[in-house]
Amino acid sequence: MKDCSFHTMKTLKIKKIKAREILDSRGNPTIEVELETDFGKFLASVPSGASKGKYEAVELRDGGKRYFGKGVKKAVKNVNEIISKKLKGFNVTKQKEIDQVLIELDGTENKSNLGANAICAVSLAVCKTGAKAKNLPLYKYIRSLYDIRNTKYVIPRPSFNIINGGVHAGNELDFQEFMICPKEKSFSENLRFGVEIYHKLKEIISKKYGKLATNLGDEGGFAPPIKDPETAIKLILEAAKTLNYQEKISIFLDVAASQFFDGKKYKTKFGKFSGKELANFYFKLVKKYPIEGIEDPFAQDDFESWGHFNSKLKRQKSKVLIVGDDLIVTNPKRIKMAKEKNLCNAIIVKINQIGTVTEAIEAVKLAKSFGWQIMVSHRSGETTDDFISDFAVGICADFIKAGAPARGERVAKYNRLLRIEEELQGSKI
Ligand code: 2PG
Ligand code: MG
Repeated sequence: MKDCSFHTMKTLKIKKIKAREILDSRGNPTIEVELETDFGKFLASVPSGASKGKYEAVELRDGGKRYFGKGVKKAVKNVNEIISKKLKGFNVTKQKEIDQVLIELDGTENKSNLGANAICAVSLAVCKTGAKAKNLPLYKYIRSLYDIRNTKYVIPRPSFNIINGGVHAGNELDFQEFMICPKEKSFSENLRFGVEIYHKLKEIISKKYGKLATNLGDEGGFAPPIKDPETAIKLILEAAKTLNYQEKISIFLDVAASQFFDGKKYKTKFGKFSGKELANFYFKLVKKYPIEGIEDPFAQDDFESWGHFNSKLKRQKSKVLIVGDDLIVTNPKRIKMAKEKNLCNAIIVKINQIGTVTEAIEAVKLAKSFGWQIMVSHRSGETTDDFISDFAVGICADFIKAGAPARGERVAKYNRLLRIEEELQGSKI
């Protein structure tokens, strides 16, 4: 009999990488990559931020008139003409090696040559395909790939952004995100609390401010016509209380303070603050309300205020998390700097801030080595790609934020977590 195994055996080699321009949830172009191996074709796409950190890797945009300058044809071309040629024939399961090739091929510190959006889409697609080739769910593949020593798979606690402000909404709230973070063990229960509070909040806002006030911001949260952050917190707590869930949730804020810092003062619609004055405002808030964490309480370069706030909370033995996003930009170098200066005790992780899966995991590992907490995050401009859900479970994140529990691109992430939870319960790992 003729042996035809040679013809049918699947190889792990990358056969083709093709990029295209698609749209994100805000209607802006972003990049999608299709990667082909013998195991099939896999799609990955990258999200895009509005309140981007100054030190993030560079998102390549075309400029000019097309899409008001926001086209990504150059990034697409870089994938189709440069990256695809270089990576053809590589073993798709060699994620670290491939990410290193991407970094070297770009050759810049901030990925401005090929574009972090081009590089990130490829890195994500490689990871998804690698998992398939190894016949593992993506979250298990990620864990095995990076030798993350933890025998348990736990779904991180979700933090739902249910009131939007800052550059994500058309209202006058300067603080960008008001999130609720349920504390149950099961993800599906946490999701249900999030959803029920979200709908109750809609009712309360509608009664107080009229129907128009229930219009949504970029991340699916409500954008009522209020200025004062305390009013937003009170609305959320009222919704939770009405349902008798006040004990079951905590609050996270993403202030995104770089957006209203002029180099000296924090200028908000409810007043002007120095760094110390703003810190005092936060001290009052954390005393009064069940706030578990504050993200970007100060601007990305205002180290003095971060340091003052962090050390004062430490002295008070406070458990409040001070979460670096624009401050850290998922960059191991910034994490080291923040550790040396004692600026925070938790970080946001966004793969597209740094560009490759491998670098994001290096950041996670470093932050964890300092005992810091990890919150994996979406971007305000999203696609329906749910990579971050598997990523968050794989790296043992403490939290995941993917916006409100509403709108397709946000619930794609939460729905994937429901599937993972079901799978884990079935296999009792
Ligand atoms: C943030 C993010 C996501 P953006 O600041 O944490 O919520 O916003 O994607 O606009 O940077
Ligand atoms: Mg943020």
